[in-house]
Amino acid sequence: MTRVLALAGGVGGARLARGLARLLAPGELLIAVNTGDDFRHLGLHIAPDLDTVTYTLAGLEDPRRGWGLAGETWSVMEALEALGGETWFRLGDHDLATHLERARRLEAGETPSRIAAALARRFGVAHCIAPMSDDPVRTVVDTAEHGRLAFQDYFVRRAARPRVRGVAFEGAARARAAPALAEALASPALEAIVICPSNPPLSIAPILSVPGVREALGRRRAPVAAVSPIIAGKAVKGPAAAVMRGLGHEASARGVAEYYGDLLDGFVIDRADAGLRLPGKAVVEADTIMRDADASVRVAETVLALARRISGS
Ligand code: FO1
Repeated sequence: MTRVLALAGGVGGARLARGLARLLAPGELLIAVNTGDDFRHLGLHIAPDLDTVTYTLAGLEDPRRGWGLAGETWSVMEALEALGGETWFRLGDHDLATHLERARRLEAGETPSRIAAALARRFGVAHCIAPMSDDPVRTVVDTAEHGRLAFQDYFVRRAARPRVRGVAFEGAARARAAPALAEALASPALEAIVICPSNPPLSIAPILSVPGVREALGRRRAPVAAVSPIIAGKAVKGPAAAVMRGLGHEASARGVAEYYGDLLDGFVIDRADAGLRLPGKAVVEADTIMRDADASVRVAETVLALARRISGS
């Protein structure tokens, strides 16, 4: 029975999930992952956030990039470049095996949930990693310079440089929460919901856009605790600060808490933001940069302790 549900996307999400997985038994934790960044590329279905979480929990991620595999080689990309193919989205040789295997399983009719579970098992990950939905939801970014862009076109091809003035999640209205997520949200055993330090509008909002998810959080019995992805006005990684500003939110820990609003019971902020007071919410200060697995465990301990304190157990 899931005791802790973590909502995760991108590198920050994967790093906190790694800490939670060290503290909780496989059956106790569900990591529900953003799939709004998924896209079709070179004839394959790429699920970057699911793979980032899987590789990080397996201890196989490239620590510098945060995505892809450590010790990766790039022969296919080099050969593709020589052919004049598309190489703006870098798929390493070993990472490509993941995408080929996902393609084979999709072709055979397996659901994204089953494939995520099977791949995690193959990578030696015992914890449950599930997509937010088995239905397609695609993040589209509305930019000042180029209008609407598919997520990876904005994020990787244009290096997240265009100014973001809107975000939409195509397909969300028709999507259903993946079975594991729906079950966790309804579970009486659920003790905490953790919003990982992922980009709020780009990585967490797609999960909340799946019908029923935000509503279930609104009716929650278990506390929702988040870790801020913004420290002293700057994103730990990626464009979270610029995107928050572009959408009219303050690019700060306070801005993140306000963005989640009533969904949030507790908030872990970095010591660099010490002194932040949020009416009606429990705030804890900690060192929140997760450079290695030990740091991930410390942040995970902090957020779980905060959730326990909120529920008074
Ligand atoms: N991010 C990049 O900045 N450049 C890339 O070429 C790139 C390739 C890539 C391949 C597989 C994968 O799983 C992730 C990859 N990412 C790359 C990361 C990814 O685009 C983003 O981190 C997420 O979509 C945002 O959370």
